[in-house]
Amino acid sequence: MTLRGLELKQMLTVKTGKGDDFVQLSNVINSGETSIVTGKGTDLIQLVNSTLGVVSEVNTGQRDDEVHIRGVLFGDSTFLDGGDGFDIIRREEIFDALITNFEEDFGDLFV
Ligand SMILES: [Ca+2]
Repeated sequence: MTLRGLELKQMLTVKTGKGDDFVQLSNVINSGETSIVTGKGTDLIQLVNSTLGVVSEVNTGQRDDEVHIRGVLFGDSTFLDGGDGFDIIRREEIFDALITNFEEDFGDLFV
């Protein structure tokens, strides 16, 4: 699922449940909370060129997942949780973020 070019001022919740999921937010501006929970399955989440305000939560749940973050301005509270499994995050520096349960944390940017 791809959300592209959106401007929101409300809670944005993406919940995908079982299965292998792809979630991409690209050029999204949200002044409300953002929550992405992908549950079981091997998931790929990409947050690109976006501004996410207030609280942002990403939880990739069970299995081996990957999170990519590039060009994202986060708000005050950011929680990135890989959950169970062997999880990989590729990101730039994120201030005031709690980043947990990622077995590999790369500073290099993805293609
Ligand atoms: Ca996981």
